[in-house]
Amino acid sequence: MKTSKKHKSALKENEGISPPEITDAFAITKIQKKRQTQPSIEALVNGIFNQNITALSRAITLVESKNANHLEKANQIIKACLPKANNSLRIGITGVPGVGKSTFIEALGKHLTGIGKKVAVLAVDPSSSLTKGSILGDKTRMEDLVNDQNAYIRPSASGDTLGGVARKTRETIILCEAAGFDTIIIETVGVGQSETAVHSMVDFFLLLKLAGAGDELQGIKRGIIEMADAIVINKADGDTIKPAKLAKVEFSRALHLYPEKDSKWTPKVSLCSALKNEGIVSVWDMILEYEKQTKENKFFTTKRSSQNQFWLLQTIEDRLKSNFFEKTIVKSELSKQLKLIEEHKTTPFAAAEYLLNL
Ligand SMILES: Nc1nc2c(ncn2[C@@H]2O[C@H](COP(=O)(O)OP(=O)(O)O)[C@@H](O)[C@H]2O)c(=O)[nH]1
Ligand SMILES: [Mg+2]
Repeated sequence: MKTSKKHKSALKENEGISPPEITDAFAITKIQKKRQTQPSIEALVNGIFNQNITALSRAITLVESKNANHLEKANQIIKACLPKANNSLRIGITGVPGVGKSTFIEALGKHLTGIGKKVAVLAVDPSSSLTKGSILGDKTRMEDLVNDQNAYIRPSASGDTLGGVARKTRETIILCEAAGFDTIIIETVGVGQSETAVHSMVDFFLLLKLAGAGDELQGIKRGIIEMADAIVINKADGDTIKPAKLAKVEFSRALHLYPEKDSKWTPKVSLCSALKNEGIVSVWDMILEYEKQTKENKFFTTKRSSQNQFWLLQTIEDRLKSNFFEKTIVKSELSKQLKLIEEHKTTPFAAAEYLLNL
């Protein structure tokens, strides 16, 4: 993007200030901050393209905002970023609390930045509005990664609905990609519907498990196993090595019972110890193998476009729903109809018909 006239004049005005600081539009706007509370859209977009983390964080905050004015700005930023997005590998990580997701992401993230990758870690946390971001609230646990220049960790967006949180995360992915992050890791807990939402925004979906605990105990639903491209049994260290090996055999056998995936990829089971940093590289190699295979058979791009179609429909559905329920007349009539149903004075279908036609 070209430096606008406004920015050029700002550049002139600030000639006395150390030049390296004012080479990108975002930095210029920072200087203008006294006059302008929010950087312009152009400045934010330029900042993102220049891999400026402050600009990226600000843009994400706009995406997460409920303010209509911010939303409009956010949409424009996303639009500008879209051509530079898409060039990444998106990985979803799920598993019950305590399985070791944060520890695993830190180990994998460190390996990736070590080989020259730029890693962004995001979270979809359906409980975040209650617990104020329980997943990446433990950002401090990822101490090494937090301090890594080539990593960006963003605690989960809070929101009233999973749909809202998921939409914000999808848009945040676009912004991170435009800011040059080539590996996006999205963490979620395997409860509620969050894993389905994450599955629909990533290329590779990884389920972290523990050995020796039944599925029910781990709160894992059958559906998640079906979605997984890999099951990684964590904490395969110390006394747990033996049960972990047994679990590997069992899971591999169980996975064979599922029908072939559209990706033609056979889900793999592997062991690791996130804490001891063992087995992490082979998980990464597995992910690369998946990428290679699905790019060759074109599944990779097919999946991304069907995900985009899914999100289009999902957004329409969400909007229609909220438009309907936010109508004042619907709000008042809905409670009346619910009461009538309770008193057997109407049927759910007649009531729905009535409300929909208001
Ligand atoms: N022994 C062992 N402990 C681990 C391993 N990975 C994580 N932990 C421990 O398990 C606990 C939960 O880990 P955490 O990463 O916060 O789990 P999360 O809730 O899934 O994010 C912490 O005390 C970790 O130190 C591992 O590979 N081996
Ligand atoms: Mg965690």
